[in-house]
Amino acid sequence: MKVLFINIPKYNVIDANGIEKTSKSIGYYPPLGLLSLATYLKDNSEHEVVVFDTILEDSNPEDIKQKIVEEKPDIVAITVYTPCLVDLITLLKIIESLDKNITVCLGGPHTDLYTKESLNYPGVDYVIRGEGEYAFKEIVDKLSKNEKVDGVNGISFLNEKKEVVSVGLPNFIENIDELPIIDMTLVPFKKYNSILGTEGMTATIATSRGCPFRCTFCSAKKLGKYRMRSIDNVVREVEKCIALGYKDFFLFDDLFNITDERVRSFCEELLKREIKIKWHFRGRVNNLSFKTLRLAKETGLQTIMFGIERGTDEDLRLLKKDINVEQIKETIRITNKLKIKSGGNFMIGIPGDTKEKIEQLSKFICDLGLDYAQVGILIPYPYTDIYKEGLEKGIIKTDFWQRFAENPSKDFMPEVWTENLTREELSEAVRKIWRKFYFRPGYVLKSVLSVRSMADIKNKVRGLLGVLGM
Ligand code: B12
Ligand code: SF4
Repeated sequence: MKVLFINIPKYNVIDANGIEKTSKSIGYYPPLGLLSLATYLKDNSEHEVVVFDTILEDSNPEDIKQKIVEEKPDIVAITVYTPCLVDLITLLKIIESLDKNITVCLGGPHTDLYTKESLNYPGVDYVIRGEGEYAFKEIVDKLSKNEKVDGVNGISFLNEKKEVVSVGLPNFIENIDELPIIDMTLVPFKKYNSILGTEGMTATIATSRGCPFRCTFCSAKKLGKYRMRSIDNVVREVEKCIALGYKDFFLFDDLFNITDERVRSFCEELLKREIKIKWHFRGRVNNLSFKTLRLAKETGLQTIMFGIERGTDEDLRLLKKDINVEQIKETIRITNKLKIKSGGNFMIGIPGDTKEKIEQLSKFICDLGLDYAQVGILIPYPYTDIYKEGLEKGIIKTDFWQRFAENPSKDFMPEVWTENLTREELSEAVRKIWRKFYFRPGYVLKSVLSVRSMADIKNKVRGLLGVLGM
């Protein structure tokens, strides 16, 4: 059997202002879920595996058509995110128009949350819930032998009466070290890069799955218990990437520094194996000691992107961030002292937000000493506490994600938290903070002085164009 894994194009991704303008400014990151499924299938079967990343290839619908015609897959596998539904439907219609015999399998955060709705999209045969490596291989094996797949755990489909049949609970892989290390040669890996990268191409590695925290704006908690890969397993992936020519690494977990000890063990392993890389991670402002960060700097740590969100303890408590302002200030102070670059993600439009609070946040962001800041309007995602609260209080008028899941349409606009401020006021506030942050004289000078390579200059220019909305 030939399986074509397709990463959905990004023509019409929904953001807080409706359809987001495709931004090339943050870089290209590999579709880790699809690549993990494809690697597992390739390593454990004789099936033919092709991965097509339409975002990386900047493919238009004609290119997609051509690829499907060329590859003639028996099965197409797609990961679905709720904000990407309009493009999913475009893709499904292309597949359907070319060959109705192609078996279409969907998985990912959206289909886990909206299984029934997903089964009604054009030409969809199966939804596979949860982590699909084992279940999907079983399905492909069975289909290749013309056997029934309706007993595979985690599978959902429509029966003759168009009723949803779901077998068992979503799949969950307890020991994620069992999975093979992702094979980046399945995609044109040299093209992936990050705005943080200094060496042209950047390897993206996930060292864990799920999340142990409970932030009120995030649906990750609905999507699986937190599990870590062993440090040995992660460092083996680093070595595999080095063999492919990567020098720059981004550990892409929401929080790599789940404990200070985990970061230290990673660094010690790099030193032990004499691995010299540049690396970045996404993390939290707690669980990072000066000692560990100094060691990390020694092993090539360049940047940490922190999920900070807000600048008062009251707001942080409201968002259930489990961090406080003191920790934020202290950690940024340490990173600056060690000359490790730091970035912060922030959001406005949280419950109770006012012009004054946003003004205060803007000052907080500019005074922190960060190298990068990313500010956005909170989108209440489905199955998050904030979404539920908004619906209960009537601030969110309708279950708009449900409507969108049932009928994805281009003119869809997600509701945002407009208790005290309109969407336009929130958008203007975001632009104001960005401008204030990036055009501070001190910041511009610091950026110019800290340029590390040609790739770094290119990334800075890309980032700036992104900020300016170009
Ligand atoms: C890293 C990450 C990203 C990265 C990389 C995403 C990628 N393409 O791999 C980047 C920054 C690019 C990203 C972008 C977006 N992300 Co994101 N991201 C994450 C994060 C932190 C981890 C995801 C991850 O790597 N998981 C590990 C992999 C292995 O799991 P997986 O991809 O889910 O795949 C497994 C299963 O889902 C299943 N599966 C998936 N697809 C299929 C297909 C088949 C056929 C089968 C059988 C099984 C199957 O099997 C896979 C292997 O076990 C999560 C939060 C979290 N902690 O989970 C948010 C999260 C997934 N992202 C989210 C969103 C909304 C987005 C964006 C739409 C944001 C935006 N507006 O632009 C975009 C989507 C753009 C795109 N097309 O990629 C939401 C999804 C919510 C939802 N209801 O859909 C999450 C849950 C965070 C949140 N806000 O709640 N994201
Ligand atoms: S925002 Fe990050 S830390 Fe918070 S629950 Fe979601 S994935 Fe976890």
